[in-house]
Amino acid sequence: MKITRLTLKVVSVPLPTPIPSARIVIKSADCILAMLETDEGPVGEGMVFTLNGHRLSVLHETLRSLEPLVVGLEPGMSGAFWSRAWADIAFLGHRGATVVGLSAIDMALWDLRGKQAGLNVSRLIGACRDRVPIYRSGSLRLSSSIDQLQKEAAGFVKDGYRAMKMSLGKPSAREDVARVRAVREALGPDVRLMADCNQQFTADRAIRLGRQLEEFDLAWIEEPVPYHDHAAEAVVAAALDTPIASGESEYARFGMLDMLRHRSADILMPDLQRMGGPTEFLKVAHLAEVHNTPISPHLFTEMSLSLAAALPNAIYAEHMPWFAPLYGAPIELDADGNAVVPTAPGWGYAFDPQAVARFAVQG
Ligand code: SMN
Ligand code: MG
Repeated sequence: MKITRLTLKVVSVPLPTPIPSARIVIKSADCILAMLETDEGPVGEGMVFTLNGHRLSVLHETLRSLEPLVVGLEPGMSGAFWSRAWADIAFLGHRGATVVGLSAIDMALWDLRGKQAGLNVSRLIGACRDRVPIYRSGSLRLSSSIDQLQKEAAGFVKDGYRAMKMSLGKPSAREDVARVRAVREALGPDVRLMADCNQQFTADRAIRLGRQLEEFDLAWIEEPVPYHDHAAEAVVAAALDTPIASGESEYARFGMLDMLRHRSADILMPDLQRMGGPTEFLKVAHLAEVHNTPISPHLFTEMSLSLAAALPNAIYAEHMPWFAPLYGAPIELDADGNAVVPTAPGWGYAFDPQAVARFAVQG
């Protein structure tokens, strides 16, 4: 089997309501779907995105520029693509659009290799389980009132979730504490609750707030300070009993190694499009395991489930349902609120052509 072509489809998925976040108001998730076609029929799929369509054309151009490095390759030689692409992007650097572009093609190559072998990616790697704990994210935002927070949280429990993430970062710590208390009250003691600061605090402020939140038994406090300040993250992590989770904004093995060396997070959160695709993601997960550190894959639920199923140190997959409308099937939860790992070959989740047509960006 040989790869004959890289087809790119650009889609814009509007969020049901705009979400004011720490830095921008998020209105849409704009994705480039990368499809690797082969001379024997199977197609490998990958997906990367940006918010509100910003710099989508840069991603598109980056992917196009990497096409010659993958066309003509056997899917089983995916490592050759990765090495060539890593060398090819070195001049502009191993962060940002260059790595995101590489990631999309690497995702599609893993899908293709699974399809060629007739195995889900989890089995291709060697699965250690067929269910993965999952948490609901994308709601419980700063824009919600306390009443809304409690209703949303209760609704997710009704939907079958046993873990969920809320945002922190109101002007006063008092408000943040009141909001966490309200959500904890709505959930009771047994549902896991995470809280994401999206890099908004100084270390001092994060520690003060974190100490007030210890009584609510948060599963983790996420990105308390600007992501690149690993020393400050380490200060926060050392000061609090509640675990600190971070890493979604970092790139590749050097970024994650830096975090592990600094002990800046109790839980690493590698992001598939910032790692350099599944190839580098797996290396980073193993690196974390060597450092006795759990990981929680950031976003990309439809692909992360197959990876997390094969990684003993993956504690939770994230489900932010922005991308769900693009796929032919929804994420499936079991009675305990764990996600069922797909068994179909490749990622086990495929784009729905009708949805792709519906969200397509023209031109
Ligand atoms: C997040 C990251 C990227 C886009 C939207 C939201 C958030 C999370 O930090 O961890 O889910
Ligand atoms: Mg986050």
